[in-house]
Amino acid sequence: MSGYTPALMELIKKVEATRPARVEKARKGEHFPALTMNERSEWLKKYHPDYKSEGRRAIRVGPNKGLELPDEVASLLESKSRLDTSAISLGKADYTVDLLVIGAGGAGSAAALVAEEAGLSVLVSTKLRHGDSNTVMAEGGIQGADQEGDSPYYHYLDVIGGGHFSNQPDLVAAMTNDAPLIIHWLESLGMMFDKRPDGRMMVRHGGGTSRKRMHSAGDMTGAEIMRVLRDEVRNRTERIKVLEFSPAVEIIMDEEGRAAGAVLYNLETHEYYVVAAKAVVIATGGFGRLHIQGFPTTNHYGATADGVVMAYRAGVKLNDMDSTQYHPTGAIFPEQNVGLLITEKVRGLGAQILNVDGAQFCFPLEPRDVESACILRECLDIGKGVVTPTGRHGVWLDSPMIDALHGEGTVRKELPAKYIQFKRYDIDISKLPMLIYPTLHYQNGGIAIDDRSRTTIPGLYSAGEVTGGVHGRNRLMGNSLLDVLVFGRRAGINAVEYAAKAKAQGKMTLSHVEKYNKEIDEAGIKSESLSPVLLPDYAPDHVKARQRG
Ligand code: MEZ
Repeated sequence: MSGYTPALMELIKKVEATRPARVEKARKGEHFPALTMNERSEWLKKYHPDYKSEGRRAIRVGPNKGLELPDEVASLLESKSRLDTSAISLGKADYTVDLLVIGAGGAGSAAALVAEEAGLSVLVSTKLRHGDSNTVMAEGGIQGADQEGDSPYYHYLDVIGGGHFSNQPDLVAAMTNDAPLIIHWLESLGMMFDKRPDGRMMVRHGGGTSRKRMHSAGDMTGAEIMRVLRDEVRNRTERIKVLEFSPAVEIIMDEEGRAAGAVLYNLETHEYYVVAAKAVVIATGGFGRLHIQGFPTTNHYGATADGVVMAYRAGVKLNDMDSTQYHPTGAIFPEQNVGLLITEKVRGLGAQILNVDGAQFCFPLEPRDVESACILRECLDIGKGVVTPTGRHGVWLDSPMIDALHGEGTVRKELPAKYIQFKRYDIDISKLPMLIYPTLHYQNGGIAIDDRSRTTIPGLYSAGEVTGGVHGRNRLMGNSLLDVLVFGRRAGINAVEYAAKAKAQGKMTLSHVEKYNKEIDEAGIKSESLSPVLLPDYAPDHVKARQRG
């Protein structure tokens, strides 16, 4: 018995018919040819959602005024604050600390740890639970050039090439140079990396890598990273306090234009808290739950771009905020799995992407934006996709090739989480292929920072997916888990230095929020939405209407 319908099982026969010849070729090292540079840019322009003119508009307020952004992002930034500033008293803070870290994923936890080690008192505020983040959702691996025959130099070139030369070079240099140290740091914290029998690291290719440098922990690399970071933070309760279910809603400044804390909102009691801090780190993650262009997402429930909103209102510019990463392989069947990440490691292990005829139509490890463009082309333009019972389009990801190439049991050993996620619906991915389609995976752009994780506001730092510049307009696999740790640590280290030298704080103020609200009025924008939105709103209109009465 299988979770696939009889009609889909019939189509799978075409995949099975072409598999032996494909496995044979793969064993000989023969690949479907990669696209040329010209073809890549042609495919991207024609098929990638970022290049469509519909669904975008120029933002009318703030430091990036005039810049074309996805409608969803523009609407968010053109909304007034959810905070009634007149109802908040900044006179007496509820918490006073050296460092406030907003966000408790990989970047926030890393920043908190290094700041604590230098003696700072740290408050970490998080919207959901400690670790509920895109870090924990990342599956396939973390890059780091720590193997023989590789170096940060090659890693740097790969990142710049993958980003189509739109990356901020100083950030790329910082990330690739720190990478070996980060891998070592994670091991020292107790992370269980995949290793070879002789104890050396098991490393693989990801899309766009010239060397094998993807370090993994099964297909739960992010969860394993988050496990050790969370343990470590929770073991340092003397100087680190974690407030769960308490998202920040606005940054507080002082009268001299420096970051001075934030207002937190308790999701359970609906109370607001004032935090006074010498320095602030924004590490709130990405925007997947905005569902840009209607795409499903791999992101965690709280990924609603809160940090981007708060920093923008405070006057920080955004980089590449019009650029979105669609992961080529999101699940498209069964319906309950739609949007779920199918890690790139599946292709790294040799699984190929096939159309309705069971034929290959692209090199499986193109950079992600190019791979997604190829799949969209096959489904929407050429009409060679597979249509699911609910009318979604997809193509096959031939996971049984993995056992054929590496021996029976490899799928279950290397991809245990994926195996279970499909087995739940009676699909054994070591025997049957998966149906996939691009899914919104990553916010390529975000808050502008320098290589010390500094924003343009003194005392305000930022790290991880909420920032923009390091990956340019396309991120390679495994560089997000790396980015959060490199820039999370750099934010912590530099906040320590800043806090040590910072002059006494001036009077706290939210006047930048009032000014921003006024700018919205003056631009004639009539939006009823408030931001940050904090949680996605999935209630259908008729339910909302009923709630309004
Ligand atoms: O870096 C990522 O996005 C990642 C590790 C995802 C994956 O395909 O597993």
